[in-house]
Amino acid sequence: MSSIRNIVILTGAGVSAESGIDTFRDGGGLWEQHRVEDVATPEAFARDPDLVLRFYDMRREAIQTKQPNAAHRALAKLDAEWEGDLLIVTQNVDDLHERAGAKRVLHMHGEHLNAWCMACDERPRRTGPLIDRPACPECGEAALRPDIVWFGEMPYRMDEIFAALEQADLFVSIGTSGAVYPAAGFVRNARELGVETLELNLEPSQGTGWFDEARHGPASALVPAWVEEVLSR
Ligand code: BV8
Repeated sequence: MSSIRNIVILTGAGVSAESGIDTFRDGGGLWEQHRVEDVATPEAFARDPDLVLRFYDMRREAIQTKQPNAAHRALAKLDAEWEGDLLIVTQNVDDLHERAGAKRVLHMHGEHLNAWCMACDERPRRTGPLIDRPACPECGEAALRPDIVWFGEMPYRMDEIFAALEQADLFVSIGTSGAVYPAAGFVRNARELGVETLELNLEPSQGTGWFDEARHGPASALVPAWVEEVLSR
């Protein structure tokens, strides 16, 4: 770990699980309650917009009642004190990293608290529901959709993510099952670039074999311990 200067951290639903936000694949997870293709694809939105808007209205409301946990706080501490490059690439659409104080955060799958206007392409902040088709605050059109990357849509800011991976000395994956691409492929991209790789997850992920090191347990325990290790080196 001596020569670590630039770090890329990938987070998934597991980092928000202990804040009471459902993960996707764990027992009782989101995908048990709803079929992905019914609620998280552009085709689903075209077919039944009310079903999709209600699904995201429910989740947008829920995250505003949740608080960051020790894992979010530890990553915010690392972000504040780390002199090298650091990028927290999150698959999560909640705002708990930012509410914990992290600044260097990139939401590759979008954010619940933004809407996306299909008429003027603006992304206005939105905490309330979209089911009543509110007018876009920028252009006035009732053309708002959740600012969420659905399956079959290109994730956001991929060029920035790959540029950070190219400069990285360490890639750390936290609370993700490694089931969804292109995020699940980052560990292999990192290895090909000679970057050291570490997995922090409750259980071995689908890509666990690609990591140099894997530690298994709850994020609220693993992440603060790892951050102390990195900051005290
Ligand atoms: C695209 C927003 C193309 C929506 C999401 C290659 C191979 C196979 C398939 C594909 C491929 N490339 C593309 C695909 C298709 C698809 C895909 O990957 N399908 C999968 C299902 C096979 N990918 C796409 O469609 C992507 N787009 O490829 O576009 C393209 C190309 C050019 C031009 C145009 C288009 C887009 C994918 C993004 C979809 N949107 N989210 C929403 O939130 O509603 S994905 C969503 O699911 C999440 O963001 C996240 O990415 C994923 C869920 O995974 P996790 O976050 O890991 O959560 P999960 O529940 O699975 O696991 C939780 C983990 O935490 C577990 O391991 C558990 O053990 C652990 N855990 C639990 N508690 C704790 C814990 N760990 C620590 N502490 C705890 N307390």
